Amino acid sequence: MASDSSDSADHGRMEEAAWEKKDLDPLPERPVRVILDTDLASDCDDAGAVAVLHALADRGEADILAMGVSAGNRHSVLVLDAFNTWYGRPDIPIGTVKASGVSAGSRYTEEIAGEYPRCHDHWEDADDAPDVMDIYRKTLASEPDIDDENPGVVMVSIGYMTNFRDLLQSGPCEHSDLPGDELVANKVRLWVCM
Ligand SMILES: [Ca+2]
Repeated sequence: MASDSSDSADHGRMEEAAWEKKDLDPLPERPVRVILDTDLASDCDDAGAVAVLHALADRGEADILAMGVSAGNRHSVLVLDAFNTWYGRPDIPIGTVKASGVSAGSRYTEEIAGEYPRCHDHWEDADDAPDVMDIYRKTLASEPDIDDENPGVVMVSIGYMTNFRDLLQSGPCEHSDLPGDELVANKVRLWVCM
């Protein structure tokens, strides 16, 4: 029963957070502060989405805070590195799913990773890249809490739900004492998924 009541309390907290956010304008002021989570591997549409996000950043409509890969593919995060380098933002923090990613084959990731300049050219495969949970928690922890002056972060998922699930279920870490669901409730204004 103890565990049931704890689950129920957690549920209540998330429902309350979701309810509170309904009072907010869903479209925050520009530039929108964005974290992009992608399964850049099997399809090419995510490559287009990354290009669009960089174009929005060029127009001053988006600030790209971090990016993460949800696909279990050895080269996907290297391709993300190559894209960010290509578009002139090689310093965007990026990471990749580590333990439980859905395995995803690709016709293009290994080739692009090997042929195009990358900021992190010492990364030989996904094992060398940071854990996306560390990137997301560090990024969110460094953002101000949502209030009248701080519209919060928009998280965009265009792949598997793995990383967002793991973020919500993550525990306290060196970057924040908050569990993942509370960290998200305090920092994330909107989660967009397709
Ligand atoms: Ca996708």
